[in-house]
Amino acid sequence: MKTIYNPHHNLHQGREEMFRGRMVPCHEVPARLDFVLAELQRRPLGALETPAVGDTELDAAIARVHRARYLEFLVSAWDEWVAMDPQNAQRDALPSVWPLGNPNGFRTDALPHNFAARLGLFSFDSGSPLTAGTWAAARGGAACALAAAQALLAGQRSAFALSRPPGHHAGPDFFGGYCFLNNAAIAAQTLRDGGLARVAVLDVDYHHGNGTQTIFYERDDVLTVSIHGDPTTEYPFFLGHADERGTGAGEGFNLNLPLPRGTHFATWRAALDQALDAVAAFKADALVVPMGLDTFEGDPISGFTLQSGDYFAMGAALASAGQPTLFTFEGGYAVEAVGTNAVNLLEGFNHAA
Ligand code: SP5
Ligand code: ZN
Repeated sequence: MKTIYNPHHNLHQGREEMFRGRMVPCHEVPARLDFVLAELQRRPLGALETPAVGDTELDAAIARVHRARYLEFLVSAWDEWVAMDPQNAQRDALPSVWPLGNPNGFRTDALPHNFAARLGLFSFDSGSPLTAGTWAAARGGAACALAAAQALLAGQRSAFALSRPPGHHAGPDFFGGYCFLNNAAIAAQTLRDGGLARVAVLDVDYHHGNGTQTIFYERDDVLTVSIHGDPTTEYPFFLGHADERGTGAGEGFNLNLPLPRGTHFATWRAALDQALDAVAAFKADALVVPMGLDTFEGDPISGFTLQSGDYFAMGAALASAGQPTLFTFEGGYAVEAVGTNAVNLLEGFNHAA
């Protein structure tokens, strides 16, 4: 399995996130990716490359998933932030005002000139700092997703897009949950545009993949499945319930499998069988796996109890789908274990594939 990693990932280094009225150190740190890279060097799975994609094709691939007004905002956000106050160069940008949804009356169609208002319009939490290098890092991640999708289209059995910041919480025109560009969605759309009729996304991160669900919610050509902590108690709270099944043409093409906090691997593994049944019934031509390792028992912000050894079995089960498979790197905040757990999963996949 080829790994395409983002050499620009460490340009995104958030300082602090808002938690219960205080600023706490960011969980989503550059060392996460460094641990995965180090483990891949110890236990190679295949070639380790940086993405070789053109600027024009990359911008086109990103624009297939994200709205133009959101991308225009992201491109210039840091410069605008610093232009407001030169001291801002030493601080990350965090939103503090949001329009909520239309039932509440606030408008989201009119684009405010005020920067703080746009920062809120294009986000949903105060835990995802936007920094000097956020755009460059996120764009580098999209390049990994694009290159990995191209590898599958060229006939590879599997590929790993290793990047941060992660992507699965980012929607058509919003960031949040540490995510800015939805790498899994960009990969899935690239596979569709490359001629595959049906693509399945099977999200194994602890948190519901709300961004990916929203992007494909009205479509029947991309099946979205997510196994995650029950949103009645777990982030992102406002999406991820079992009764969300898709809408319009997309009805029946979204499957959520929420599990309670404290869930052990045996129960998680049974949910994975349900997810794999849905992928098989869909007759997918390729599988995209947003790979979060925050289901690990030692994860500091999550509530499942998976052990490092369980990730071998997870990878083997994913291989049983028998599809060309693309992995993206999502959550996983037990930093010293994240490399072991990620490579265990991928090695389990490789041995079974
Ligand atoms: C990609 C991904 O896994 N995003 C997860 C985003 C979760 N953000 C909210 C986490 C709040 C937990 N803060 C706990 C601080 C305790 N010191
Ligand atoms: Zn997560």
